[in-house]
Amino acid sequence: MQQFDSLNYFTNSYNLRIFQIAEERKAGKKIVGTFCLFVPDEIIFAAGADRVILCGGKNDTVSIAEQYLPRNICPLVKSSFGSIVNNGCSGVKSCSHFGMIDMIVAENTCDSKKKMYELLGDYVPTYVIDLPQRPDSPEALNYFLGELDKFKGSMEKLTGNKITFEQLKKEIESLNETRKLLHRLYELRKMDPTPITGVDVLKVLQKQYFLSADEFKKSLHMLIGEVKQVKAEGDHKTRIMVSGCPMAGGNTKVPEIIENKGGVIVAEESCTGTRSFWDLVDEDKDPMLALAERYIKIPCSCMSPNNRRIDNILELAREFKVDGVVYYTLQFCHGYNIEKYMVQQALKNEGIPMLAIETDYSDSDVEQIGLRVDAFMEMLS
Ligand code: BJ8
Repeated sequence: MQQFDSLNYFTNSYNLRIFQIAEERKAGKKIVGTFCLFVPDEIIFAAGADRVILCGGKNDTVSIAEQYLPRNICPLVKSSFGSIVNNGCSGVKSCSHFGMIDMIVAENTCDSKKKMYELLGDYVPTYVIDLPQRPDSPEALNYFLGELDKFKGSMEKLTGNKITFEQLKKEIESLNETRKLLHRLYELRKMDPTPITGVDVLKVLQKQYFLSADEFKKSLHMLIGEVKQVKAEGDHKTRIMVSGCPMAGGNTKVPEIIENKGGVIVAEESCTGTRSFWDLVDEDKDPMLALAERYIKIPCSCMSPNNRRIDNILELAREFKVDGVVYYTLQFCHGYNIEKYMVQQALKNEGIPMLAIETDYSDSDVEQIGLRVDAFMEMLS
């Protein structure tokens, strides 16, 4: 598959971004750390702050976290917590942003995250947005709107800047542009054979909440320009959609196995995939209401019921003409693990085969997963 020069920017952007954050802090700008899609960047940026994602995807800090937390919780939580208490990843000089945060903005989603946030307050000031988890109940939207209003106030207090109507509108438009660019990139993935690997797209998506919004957009423009040049030539490759838990920066284990075994990932129903950009914010409504409406609809497994997610999976499977779905769960992520049953039933009704993989951040099961993926590919071919 073709190599794209613009991907080098995403891969090599770490030091530049760290330098940028350090300069911003020197100039008095506040840096907010987030863990989840439910925190609207628009409000952070409208207050004049910057944000950086703190989700850990590396195994290095899991053992550090296990000195404080139970072992039987998901690796994403352990890796993130370990990186924060350790001020970065041990032995890996690529996580210094964990120590450059003025405030964590968290959200009540799964139990592991909720409880981790209670502990993180001892290390970094932590603000928690209370997320209603029955998204279709009539009261939920109003409650969430109230929560976002309070959050807006907390950002104003942190930065000393008033968030204006105009500023919010501007940030909504700007982040909608990013979402539209991601739609364009995903549109190109519908080609057969698809022009770009799933591993490459994942590495881009992992930088979405790490890079500044402008840098991300600029690099995405360049990438789309390159991908557009690729002609649909060559043999059909088995088209896979990955669905399930997010894959935070540093975690590309399962997509690499899938693509090394001859498949190609054409879509991801994930927070490091379509969940992050599929829906736009309505630019014609009151900005705070539009934000509340858009964000409360994110189909995370913490929501109940979460039929919206099943509908999205089926829609994506059809649109991207997938041959099969790999359902990916991190160990001890009960929400996504339990939803697996409903997803499997829905896919079965559509005649789409599914392989379920539950794993952690270690390499101990790479061979075993490889064998299962091999068998799945053979069945699909
Ligand atoms: S919107 S998926 S980013 S909460 S994998 S920590 S769910 S036990 S990351 Fe998430 Fe927001 Fe939802 Fe997305 Fe818990 Fe599961 Fe661990 Fe998870």
